[in-house]
Amino acid sequence: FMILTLITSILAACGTSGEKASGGGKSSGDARIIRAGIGLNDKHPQYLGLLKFKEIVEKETNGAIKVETYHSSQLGDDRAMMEALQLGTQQMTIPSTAPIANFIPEYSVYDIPFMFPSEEVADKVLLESDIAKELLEKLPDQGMVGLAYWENGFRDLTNNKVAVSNVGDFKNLKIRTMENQLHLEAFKALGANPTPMAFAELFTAMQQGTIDGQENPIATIYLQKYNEVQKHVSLTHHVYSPFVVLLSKIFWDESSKEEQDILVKAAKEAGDYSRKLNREANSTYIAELEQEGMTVTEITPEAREEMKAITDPVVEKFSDKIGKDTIDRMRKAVEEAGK
Ligand code: TK8
Repeated sequence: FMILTLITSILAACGTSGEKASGGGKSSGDARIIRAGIGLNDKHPQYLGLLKFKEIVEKETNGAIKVETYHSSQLGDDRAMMEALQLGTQQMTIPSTAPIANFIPEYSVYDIPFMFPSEEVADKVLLESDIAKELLEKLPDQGMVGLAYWENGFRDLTNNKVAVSNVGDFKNLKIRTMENQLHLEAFKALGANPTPMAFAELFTAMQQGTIDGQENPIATIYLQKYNEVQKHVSLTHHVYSPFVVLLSKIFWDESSKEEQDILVKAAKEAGDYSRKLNREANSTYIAELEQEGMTVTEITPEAREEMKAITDPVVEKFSDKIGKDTIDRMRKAVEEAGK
């Protein structure tokens, strides 16, 4: 009897919390912890969305899951954080789709220049299409679970040399690209001199002049204060970058069905919130950048067509890697959404 009591009390004392600690979600009291890290700073709608996610999850699980939030690449860059999710040493991150392509090549379908014509079409495709959903379903094989798509947004070009308005202006510009082969090749084709680099190193590289420019959505350009180190912004809108809310599969598998449902629902709600903030502020940010002394250059539809024609062969070169079927289905979804 004594031995049984002893065993029972040992189990009671360390059983549940010990088990919970095993997935990397360290225990704190009774709660399981999601350590969530992002690349952008605490002003960005990505972080405000993450705070919303935290609020919903903690409330709906009655504190059984706690979310610790880290911004500004405090836990590492997109690639490092995804690797930490695979190992279970971190539970959540929200990268752009471009670095995900290093793990799952099909994700480069989102890197195809000028794939999405508008935010409305992007919403319909990302939130409703089968192909977008199937891309999320490829993540568990890589040790990650995709909870939802969020918005980074249409990418625009900044630099220190020239007010880029058409293809000829890219010549020899040292542009930082994301760590993504298709982006790199596309900028080469445009005549630029691109270098892939982690987001966390970007500001310093611009400040020190090791690169002339970069490309990111307006919210990033404004909120990360790129106007302090860049003179020109061109509204190229060359790629629409989605974010994907990623959870470590280890943490996911340790969650109950009810908790999993809460995590997905919270990611979707927080995504809607973040997307709305991102769009509301856009025109204000452009005006502010101009006020801070940047030149803002619109791109004509003709110039955009020319950029597309130059990058199309690059897409062709990547089509086996991405999968022709994936590209076709994405194009169809875009077409359908535009009707
Ligand atoms: C933030 C990145 C960033 C992306 C980039 O973690 O690297 O330029 O646009 O927002 O995912």
